[in-house]
Amino acid sequence: MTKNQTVISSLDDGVLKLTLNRPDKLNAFNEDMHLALRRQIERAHDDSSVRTILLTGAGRAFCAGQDLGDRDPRKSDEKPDLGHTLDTFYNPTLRLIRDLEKPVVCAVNGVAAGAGANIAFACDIVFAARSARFIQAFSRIGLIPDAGGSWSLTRILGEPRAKALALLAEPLMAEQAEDWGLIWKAVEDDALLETATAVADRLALGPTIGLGLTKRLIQAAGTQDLDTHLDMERDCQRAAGFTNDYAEGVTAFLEKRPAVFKGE
Ligand code: LHQ
Repeated sequence: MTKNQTVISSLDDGVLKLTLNRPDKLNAFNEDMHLALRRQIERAHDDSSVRTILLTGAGRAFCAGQDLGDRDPRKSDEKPDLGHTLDTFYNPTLRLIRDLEKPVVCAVNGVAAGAGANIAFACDIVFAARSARFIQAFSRIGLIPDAGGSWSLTRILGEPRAKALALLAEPLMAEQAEDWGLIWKAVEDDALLETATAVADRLALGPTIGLGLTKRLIQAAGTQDLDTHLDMERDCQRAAGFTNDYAEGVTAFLEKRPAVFKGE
């Protein structure tokens, strides 16, 4: 286990567990936490021994979005360029999570506000503690939903719910988020980590290349027509068919034994 201040990381049996670790600030993002998280996702991309990411938060919150103390308007008359902040910090992380061809499981252990909520929604399988709440806090401070929020909320929920969440900034409880299809499951608070870890462990023993191609296809489906998509499915299935894990999967089936996938 590495304790590098703002993100705690540990790698066990193919699961890279990342814990956002600024609990006094409800794990709000400062520059250091941004860079630490990004480094870890890049590591997951480069290191074949990482086969799944599990993302969670330390303490009572998952993440309260941007650290609002970092740019105190009382201390400077200069208006900040938040577009630059997005280009430099949030958008690269969002793209890394979406582009990583390995599953990213998220365990939302408490409140997820602003970019904290939207980073959770960018993950592949999201569990949330029943007591957790999601808040599009941006409109409370005069901002727009970023970290992909205006995109993902609209796609998943449709305009009426996306607009109400974003304009009103009211908390959405985990169970409602599950009912609306924003997350996979709300689970009892004391079962959250165990449940999410079991799923991450299972995915880490899966056919990693095939799982990554599946993620790529499902993400592409929302933005392309059927003809284009069928061609993409063909190409991805061709690539999956060339993996050792496919050969192992079929062999294991024929031999009536569990498959042992190596992510190759
Ligand atoms: C915090 C924060 C926080 C610092 C709690 N910062 N300290 C992108 C581009 C660039 C810039 C702008 O932003 C973005 C993206 C964004 O994410 S914008 C949205 C930023 N986030 C928010 O507006 C949420 C602010 N936080 C809250 O509304 C509440 O803290 C929530 C609803 C998350 C939790 O409420 P409570 O459970 O009542 O906790 P609390 O408010 O008492 O917070 C506990 C402590 O954490 C407190 O510090 P203290 O020293 O008084 O104990 C807060 O100041 C601190 N904290 N969020 N984002």
